[in-house]
Amino acid sequence: MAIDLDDYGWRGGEPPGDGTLGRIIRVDRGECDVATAAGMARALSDSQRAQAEVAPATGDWVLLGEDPELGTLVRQVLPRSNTLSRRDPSEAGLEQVLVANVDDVLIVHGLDRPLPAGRLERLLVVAWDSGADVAVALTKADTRAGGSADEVVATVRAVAPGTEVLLVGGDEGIDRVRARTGPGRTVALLGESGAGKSTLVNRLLGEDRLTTGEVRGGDAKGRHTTVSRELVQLPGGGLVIDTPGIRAVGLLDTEEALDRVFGDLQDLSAGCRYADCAHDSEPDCAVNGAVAAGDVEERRVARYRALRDELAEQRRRDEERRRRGGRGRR
Ligand SMILES: Nc1nc2c(ncn2[C@@H]2O[C@H](COP(=O)(O)OP(=O)(O)OP(=O)(O)O)[C@@H](O)[C@H]2O)c(=O)[nH]1
Ligand SMILES: [Mg+2]
Ligand SMILES: [Zn+2]
Repeated sequence: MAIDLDDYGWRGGEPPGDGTLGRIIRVDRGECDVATAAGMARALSDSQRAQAEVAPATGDWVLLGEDPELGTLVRQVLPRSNTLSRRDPSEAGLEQVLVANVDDVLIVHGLDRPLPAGRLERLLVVAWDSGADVAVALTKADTRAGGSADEVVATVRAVAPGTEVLLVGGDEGIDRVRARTGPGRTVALLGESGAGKSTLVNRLLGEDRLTTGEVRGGDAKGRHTTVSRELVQLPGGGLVIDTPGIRAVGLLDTEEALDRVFGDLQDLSAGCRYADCAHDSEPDCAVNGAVAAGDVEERRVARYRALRDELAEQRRRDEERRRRGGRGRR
């Protein structure tokens, strides 16, 4: 079945170079599904050549080629407009590209569980670092037992002022999510297992196409129902990428994104007596001054310090690894 690649978000005009242009819909077991003008293709993604360059990720634009022995393979990953990346949980120091070429990142959180501010901050660092638009979707607004969503909404407003918050419960609120989608626009979902990401996609689709899972009783944890990142085309022409729940939000050394989450504290730091002030017990610390004046929440400063220290510690270990001859960030 012929496919119009503009519907998949292609904005590049004439495809560059040799090969068949396509967009990666899903990557699994060294192969990937690719939307091409001629229809869906299955291609080898981890050929020696591809691996030496960039590992293809869902959302990537690629050029496919034919190999006499291996069959269809990804010959080239085209330059990405951006990526949604975290620190690879299995290989320290490396960047793991979750998805490529996204216009919008939707952080999804289920109101059946608490939202620790620190967790939201980490998700925001990852999301903002992509350079895409970012919003927060709070699902299960219909089931919240005992109490309202106010507390969680307040957390989001405090941690990410100005960020759109979408309340979703059942079919309620889905229109505002749909409003963030649009023809050729790619929206990636990010959040822990059981948050309701796949359910959200199904609602947008108007059918139960993706598998969704029960949440375990007791701890309200999901079961990692979704196992691969998958790009889905919506009836209205929009594109959404469903992702498996992420447990560890490992951060890359993303100073800029940290700036954005804790920008006010970084600004305040300029007024500290010491340029390398840790905002701990140093004299004339502007950050602690603001805490004492009641302008800044003390716990927030603690989270800021912890994240900053974590990144510094990571940087130190990566440096050490590089010196020993290991690989650094790709
Ligand atoms: N009542 C209610 N239940 C919801 C809502 N959204 C999701 N759920 C339920 O929450 C459970 C988990 O939903 P999923 O969509 O599988 O969650 P997920 O984020 O895709 O989880 P992973 O694939 O494991 O990452 C399912 O039982 C859904 O029916 C909602 O708005 N209201
Ligand atoms: Mg899922
Ligand atoms: Zn200070």
